Amino acid sequence: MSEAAGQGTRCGRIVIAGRPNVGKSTLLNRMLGVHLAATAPKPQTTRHRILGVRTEGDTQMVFIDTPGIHGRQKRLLNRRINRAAIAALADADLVLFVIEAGKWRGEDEAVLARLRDLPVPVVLVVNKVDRVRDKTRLLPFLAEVGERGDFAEIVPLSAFREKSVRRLLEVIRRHLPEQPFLYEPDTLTDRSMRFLSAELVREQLMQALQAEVPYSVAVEVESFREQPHRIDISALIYVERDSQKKIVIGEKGRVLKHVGSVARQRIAALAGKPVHLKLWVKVKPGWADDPRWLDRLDVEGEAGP
Ligand SMILES: Nc1nc2c(ncn2[C@@H]2O[C@H](COP(=O)(O)OP(=O)(O)OP(=O)(O)O)[C@@H](O)[C@H]2O)c(=O)[nH]1
Ligand SMILES: [Mg+2]
Repeated sequence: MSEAAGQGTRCGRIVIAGRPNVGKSTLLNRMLGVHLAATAPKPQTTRHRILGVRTEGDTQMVFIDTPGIHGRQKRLLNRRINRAAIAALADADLVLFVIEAGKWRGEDEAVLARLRDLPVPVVLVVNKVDRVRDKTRLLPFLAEVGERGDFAEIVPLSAFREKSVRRLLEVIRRHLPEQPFLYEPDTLTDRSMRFLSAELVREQLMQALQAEVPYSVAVEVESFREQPHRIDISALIYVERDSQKKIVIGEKGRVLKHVGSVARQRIAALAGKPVHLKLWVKVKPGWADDPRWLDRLDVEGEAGP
């Protein structure tokens, strides 16, 4: 598979792990320079592992964005999400353990417990430093969290600042093994445009909806037709209750229209051509606890890859 098997190439799988909402997917997108993974200001946005590849010169970084690891939860969906994230750690050559500046919670501690026995370096990424108003608090915080584990390096940053993301990329490069590339240099991801389209629709739903509604939503692309100059996509949005269907559609269809319009632009930017997007809302009670539905929606099970 690898073209650049020449000596001196560096390559490795970098698993991005951490509790929900710390900015893992944002960081992935910033490191790739492409909006690939769904992000939202709510925990448990990511439900699937996503691989993103960055190849530059003699270095190939194979990032694996994982769902936020969270405490015990009832729904099968959430339990599967956790399993997928934890399973991904086994493949890592390097782990980016992402936390939020100024915050150390029980859930961070639980993630750290999963990392302790890994035989690979762990870089502690302290994200969202832009949110810390009193900067004098940052140094003591870094010293304190640095004591909690055996980290190869500690990198404070803001995922929104290009300069600090570049600094992180340099740190990552230093810790990558010398080995041939795992993917062709022009590879961006292992996911299909069909899958990414469903995710970008779900991203807009996560951003537009409140309270429990985003967690009752699933998106399935029903048809995906790539034409020479356009892509036609029809997607189904599943909710668990009739009342949620009304909320997703919104008054005079406003919510659905907005979601469709932003998602369409995001998909078009990623695909590099215009997109026609049709959205339908359906009620499917109990989908988040139905193993067959989760399989169908590609939420990994126990035997997931
Ligand atoms: N202020 C600030 N916000 C950030 C930064 N990085 C990410 N965010 C925001 O944090 C929120 C969560 O980001 P995500 O990337 O979805 O977080 P995640 O860790 O992937 O979350 P899960 O997929 O739910 O585990 C979003 O609203 C981001 O815009 C940062 O450096 N500074
Ligand atoms: Mg995420």
